[in-house]
Amino acid sequence: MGLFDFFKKKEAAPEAKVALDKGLEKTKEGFLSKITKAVAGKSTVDDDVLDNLEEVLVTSDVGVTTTLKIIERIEARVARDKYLSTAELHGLLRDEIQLLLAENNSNDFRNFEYGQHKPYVIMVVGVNGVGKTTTIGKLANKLKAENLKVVLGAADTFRAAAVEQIKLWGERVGVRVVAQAMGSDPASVAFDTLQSAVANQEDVVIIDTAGRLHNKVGLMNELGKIKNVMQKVVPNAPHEILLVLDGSTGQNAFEQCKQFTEATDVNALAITKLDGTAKGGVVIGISDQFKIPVKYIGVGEGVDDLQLFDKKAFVDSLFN
Ligand SMILES: Nc1nc2c(ncn2[C@@H]2O[C@H](COP(=O)(O)OP(=O)(O)OP(=O)(O)O)[C@@H](O)[C@H]2O)c(=O)[nH]1
Ligand SMILES: [Mg+2]
Repeated sequence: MGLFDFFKKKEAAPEAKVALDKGLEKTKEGFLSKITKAVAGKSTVDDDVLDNLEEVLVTSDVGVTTTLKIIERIEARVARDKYLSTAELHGLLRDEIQLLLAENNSNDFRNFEYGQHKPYVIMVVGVNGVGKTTTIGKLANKLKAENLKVVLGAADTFRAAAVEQIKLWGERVGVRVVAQAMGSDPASVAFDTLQSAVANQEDVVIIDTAGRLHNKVGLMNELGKIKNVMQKVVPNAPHEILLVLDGSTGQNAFEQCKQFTEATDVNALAITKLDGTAKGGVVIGISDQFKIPVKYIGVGEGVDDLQLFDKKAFVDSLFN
């Protein structure tokens, strides 16, 4: 199977569903208990219930803009069907959120020309500690399982531990890692990685980068430099700039997304650490508000805890 088929495969495996349900447990608990409170003592969906519901969504990190869109839709349904019972609210909410997300950017990642580039180059960016290196390890494992030849570039040369960490992931999942000494030029590491990937006819290159603050101009410029140097080897690289966001930071993740997408050509998002947080609603808001697709979600620290984001499965898991 080629890279293209891998990403086309949409039907989630049963074990992926279990991992998703487990990963979203905290968000789900918080969400459902808040909804229960929001409708307490009410039999029909009235203005009070809608007000409470709005608060539930906002406090679940869905974000104000997306919350208002959802409330408007529910209001329209209530206007049509005057005696909508609170018991029906769950299903209604699930359906409306699903419709909203489906209308927006698609699930099929059609901006990516998988299979048409060899090597396919992914540059991974994001602020400190969001889970970039871990996501790279998990992704390498996923791709390798599909018989793709993967190589990792240790272009986070900022800390010695960073180079060691990615090397460890390489050993763990059995993929090659190109590294230089700590403190060396990240662009030079990226260059080496691409050059050897071309020589070895590898399919996918994943470049790790140092965690940077979105407001540090110097560090953002460094990303530009890495990109330019890579293009000397593979003219249209990177094909994918994957921004990693820590879902447990809630509204902060929105802000980071905004800043990074303004500063670099991010074309894919990964939202991590959904397992440890009740702020999973952030995925709904980000997926609705940014035109860039959420491509992966992280639901744990293990090697198998990275999933292709499936909007429908995600919302189903949250409500079922
Ligand atoms: N629970 C959970 N933890 C995660 C997930 N993804 C990453 N982590 C943890 O988050 C911590 C930071 O992950 P890293 O991959 O080192 O993050 P990074 O973005 O590479 O960090 P820097 O290189 O320092 O910028 C580690 O302890 C990971 O195990 C996830 O989906 N769930
Ligand atoms: Mg890292």
